[in-house]
Amino acid sequence: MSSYPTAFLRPNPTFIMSEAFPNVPKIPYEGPKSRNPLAFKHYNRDEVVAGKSMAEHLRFAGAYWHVMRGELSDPFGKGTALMPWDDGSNSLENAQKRAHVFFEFLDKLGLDYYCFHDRDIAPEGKDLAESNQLLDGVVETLQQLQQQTGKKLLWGTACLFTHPRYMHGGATSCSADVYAYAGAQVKKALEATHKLGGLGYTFWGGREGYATLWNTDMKREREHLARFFHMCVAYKKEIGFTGPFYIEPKPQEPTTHQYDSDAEACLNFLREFDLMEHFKLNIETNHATLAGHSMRHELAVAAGADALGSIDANRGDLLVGWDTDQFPTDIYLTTEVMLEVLKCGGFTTGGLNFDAKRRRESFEPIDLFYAHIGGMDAFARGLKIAHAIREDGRLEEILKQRYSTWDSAIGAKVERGEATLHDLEAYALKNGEPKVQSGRQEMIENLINEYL
Ligand code: XLS
Ligand code: NI
Ligand code: NI
Repeated sequence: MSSYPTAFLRPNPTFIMSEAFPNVPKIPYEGPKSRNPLAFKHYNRDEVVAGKSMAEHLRFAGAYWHVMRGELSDPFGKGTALMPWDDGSNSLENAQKRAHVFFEFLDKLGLDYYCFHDRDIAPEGKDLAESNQLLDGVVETLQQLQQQTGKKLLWGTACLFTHPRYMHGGATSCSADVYAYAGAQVKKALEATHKLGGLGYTFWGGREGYATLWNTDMKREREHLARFFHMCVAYKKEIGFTGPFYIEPKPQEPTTHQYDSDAEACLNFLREFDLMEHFKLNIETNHATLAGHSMRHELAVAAGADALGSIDANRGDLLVGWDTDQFPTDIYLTTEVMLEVLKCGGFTTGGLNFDAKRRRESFEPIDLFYAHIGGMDAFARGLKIAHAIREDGRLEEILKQRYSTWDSAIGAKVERGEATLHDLEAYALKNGEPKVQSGRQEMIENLINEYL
């Protein structure tokens, strides 16, 4: 039996909305001329761009782990973040209080969605049963807060990487007992996500990989992971959760190699184990760059397989070799991202989740606001620029021209799947030396700069 009486698991009715940020108003839109650091210069939530409001296009989410639990520690120093609302305890009451603070934060920023790990929102108990009970207590608070504010859960996930039991992985652990524990934890996290009306559920395989191949049976571990996902699909059907599952690729860190290393590897895995129809990808900028790809590359790979589900919006520092999770402020990057998003018709269940943290030196609560305002403004500009590029049509025309030999004659025949090598030979003999065109990279780059 848990040591928490049921009454304690109810949200505290006297503590409905906190005032953790008393000096921060609801962030207004003041336009590009504003000099107010606590105002949006570009994100005007109701402004219509390409037939939809900015809020509908961008679907911004706050990440519970960074906003509420990110202490801003680094490998060389302990956390610096000031969290005056947090009593530092592992009590349910403290966890519920944090939830209120988080919703005040979402509300003041105008973030419509949020994402969480089970162990961010609720503490780990003395055993699994108690952990589940603690989670229930916080889920009830979150449910109430969602009802009061209209905020929605973009996705939930289970933390299968912090606790020492998961040192060898969760769904790829060498221990079947740990694997079972991971399964139980995901089962519960799926229930919590479903209960909160979550639009999706994410798997980031933080420790689903290896530190060294000397102690690893990679083939077996990957098969175990696939079985795990199939069990999750079965359970999702059982409870009637209809949202998509997302896999979030990342090449390494904390593992030496993570099995879901990039979008291509994920797609291969999903196809190999017959899971494609149940999964989409959640692409994160800093993971893309760690994998040696651009964000745009990863988005294009996912979109090409009709598997672009959601985005973890951040950026890395190209001079630092780890997941620095910085806020996205680079307009070139947000433009590229929004071009890919618009190209595939916009988000359906997914959105832009700020999986981003302040620098360790930006330790005051107000910095949380500056950070998110900057990210939201950068994406608002990216959206407008991407739309303008598409409206103008010159880039599209260049691409159309570049591939025009595929629209007729031998090209069209190949695309229809009707050509043989005999046909190619006959055509090449008759056609003579092919004419090739310039790639015009510099001209295109100049064209893009016209919009920035
Ligand atoms: C870590 C990941 C993580 C996932 C959720 O690098 O980005 O935060 O998004 O487990
Ligand atoms: Ni992430
Ligand atoms: Ni990350």
